[in-house]
Amino acid sequence: MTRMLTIGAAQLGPIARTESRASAVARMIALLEKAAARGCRLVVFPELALTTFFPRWYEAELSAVDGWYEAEMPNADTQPLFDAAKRLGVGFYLGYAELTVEDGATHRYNTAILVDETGAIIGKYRKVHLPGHREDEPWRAFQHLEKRYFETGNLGFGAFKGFDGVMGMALCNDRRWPETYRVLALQGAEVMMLGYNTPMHYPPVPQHDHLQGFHNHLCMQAGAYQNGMWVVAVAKAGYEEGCELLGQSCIIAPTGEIVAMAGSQGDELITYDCDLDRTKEIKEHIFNFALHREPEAYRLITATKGPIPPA
Ligand code: ING
Repeated sequence: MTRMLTIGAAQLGPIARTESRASAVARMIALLEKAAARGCRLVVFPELALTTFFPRWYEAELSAVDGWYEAEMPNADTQPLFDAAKRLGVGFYLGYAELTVEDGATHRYNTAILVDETGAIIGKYRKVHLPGHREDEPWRAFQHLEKRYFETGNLGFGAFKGFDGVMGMALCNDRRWPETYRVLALQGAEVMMLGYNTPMHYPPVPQHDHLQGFHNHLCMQAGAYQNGMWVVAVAKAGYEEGCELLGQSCIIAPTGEIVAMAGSQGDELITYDCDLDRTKEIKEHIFNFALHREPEAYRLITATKGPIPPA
């Protein structure tokens, strides 16, 4: 029995600082319609897909950035996307900035939701690995203030039943950490989907700038193979408000092979007919967790945050 799931990676080009959410949503609906025409049942959009990547600017007061967040989901701006998904019978992953009030306190997260073919939200994820810094660092060509504008995700790495399989979500920097893939795979995840905004210039280590594309695919190909998962990674790409963002959105098979990749820096849909049962080639053999893993030997992974060198 093969469970075929045609997945679309809907890459977005730059979103201008002045661009409306309605404009970004219209661009995403155009990609959703193209995906439906190609037989997709699931479409993955980028991280923070409704607005420009606002953590590149410093604001002293958080109230000055509140306009970049969504207080409800769906809302007036995104309802058309949910409606199109329902009309077309195509589910989607959407990354956005979430502002929520819990027990009277305001919280801000870098969030992604998974919406099924009926337009229902079946999963939510809040970014765990927040890169960058908290305070203004004027020496940088641009800021990367995710640690200022978002709290660490408090939902863990959840897996969700949907699309005839087990789906996992991540966001951008998460894809660089092996723990992300493993915690999802330990819940049986067969697909890990994620959006990213990755500047080509990494101010702390500029000598790695030419390696951004290599490191992007290296992490995800390894994660896909070592956990027997399809990985669908979708960029916000191109020259956005003075910052060159990596494109190369891709779909990676459980073998680690890149089976589809974007060739532009703009709005572009790539698709692949993913056979969810191909995950078994890996999960039941070379990375058969129940047969081969030795958790007793891995205790250090959760026992400490930083390294503990030998005495
Ligand atoms: N962006 C980047 C990412 O992890 C970054 C941050 C860029 C880290 C370049 C290292 C090198 O892809 C987000 N949004 O996490």
